[in-house]
Amino acid sequence: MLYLYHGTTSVCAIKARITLFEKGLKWDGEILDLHRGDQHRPEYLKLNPNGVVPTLVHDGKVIIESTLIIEYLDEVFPDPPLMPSDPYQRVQARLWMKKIDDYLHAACSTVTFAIAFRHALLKKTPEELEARFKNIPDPAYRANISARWRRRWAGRRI
Ligand SMILES: N[C@@H](CCC(=O)N[C@@H](CS)C(=O)NCC(=O)O)C(=O)O
Repeated sequence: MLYLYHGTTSVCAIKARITLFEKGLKWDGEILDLHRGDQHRPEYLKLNPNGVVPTLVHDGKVIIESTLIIEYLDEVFPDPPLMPSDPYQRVQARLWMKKIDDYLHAACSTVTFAIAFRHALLKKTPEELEARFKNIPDPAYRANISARWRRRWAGRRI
């Protein structure tokens, strides 16, 4: 059984859903409310200690990281293949994925927080805002998001 923990505004979760769709796989799942902080629930953190979506559970095996989820699904369910058969073309495909993971996603996070999360975050008190960011398990992600958010949006009303 394939079970995906995902989110409506998550570009990473969309990567996993597109893969499941392209492969024609049957799956079930749960949409986590990222505004409410479902991703920081203790039982979810046991599956994904980074406190982010997506997380795939396949017959009890937990797979995190959207790119690794795509690769896993492509290996376990090879038909239709998502990767080119030629090794050099596979390198090109992996390079694209690496660029997305290393650079594009950080930029996307800024846009997500500035647009999709903005309304909810602006309603929070400074203490609630700090508590929200304190729950982000990855120190680098926490520092990045909270510093940017505080600098650009905290205190501003729409
Ligand atoms: N490298 C991870 C990044 C996952 C990630 O950052 N997911 C975002 C949505 S795209 C998330 O769950 N954010 C929740 C939060 O920031 O609290 C992956 O590719 O799976």
